[in-house]
Amino acid sequence: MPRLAADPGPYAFEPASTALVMIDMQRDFIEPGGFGEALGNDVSRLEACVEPAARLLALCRAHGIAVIHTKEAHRPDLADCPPAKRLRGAASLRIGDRGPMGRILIDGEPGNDFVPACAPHPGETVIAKPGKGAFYRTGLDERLRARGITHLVFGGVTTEVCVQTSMREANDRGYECLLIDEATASYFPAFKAATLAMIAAQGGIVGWTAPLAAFAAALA
Ligand code: TIU
Repeated sequence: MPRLAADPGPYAFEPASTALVMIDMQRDFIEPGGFGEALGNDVSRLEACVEPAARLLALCRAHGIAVIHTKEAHRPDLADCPPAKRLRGAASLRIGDRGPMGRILIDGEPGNDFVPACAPHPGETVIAKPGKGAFYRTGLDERLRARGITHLVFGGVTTEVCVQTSMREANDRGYECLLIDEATASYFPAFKAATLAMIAAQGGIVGWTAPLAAFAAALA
């Protein structure tokens, strides 16, 4: 069984019962003109994780680890978007408004699609989620259980929002979760560092964290 040096200790997993959950590698968060920038963020902060996330995807594909992509997306009629989510803050463009990449955070719009380097391959599962967590109103838990998945490897954006929320949801459902350091990023570097630390604290209260090289070495 592959085993790697992780924080807070060794993480072992069977590729056949492991899935990669790549969270929200979408233009809406990573490129200018999308949801992330409309919220006032410096989206260039996320660029550093795109290539490592692509390498993590390639590694999992090469070793038969199931690949699941999530995207934060709302229906065009906004029926799945609580007014509290749409109206919060002082965004320059709100969810559903038209921006340079189409309607902000709306399923099917150009800006809501994945960045090319992390685009799903044919046959990979794509989960559209209306919330920050990947388990909220998606059926993801049932799909994972049907495939006998017990271990989840995470990457994606942003670390302390959709990645951490999803990882905590997964942890509460009994999955053994590992977050890959370079494959995730935040608009706030200090929040990424804090998230990695709080996941592994208290003996792995939420799960494990590890560098991409350690995960790759375990599969070699
Ligand atoms: N704003 C922010 O940091 N993130 C989100 O709104 N969604 C995700 O993290 N995908």
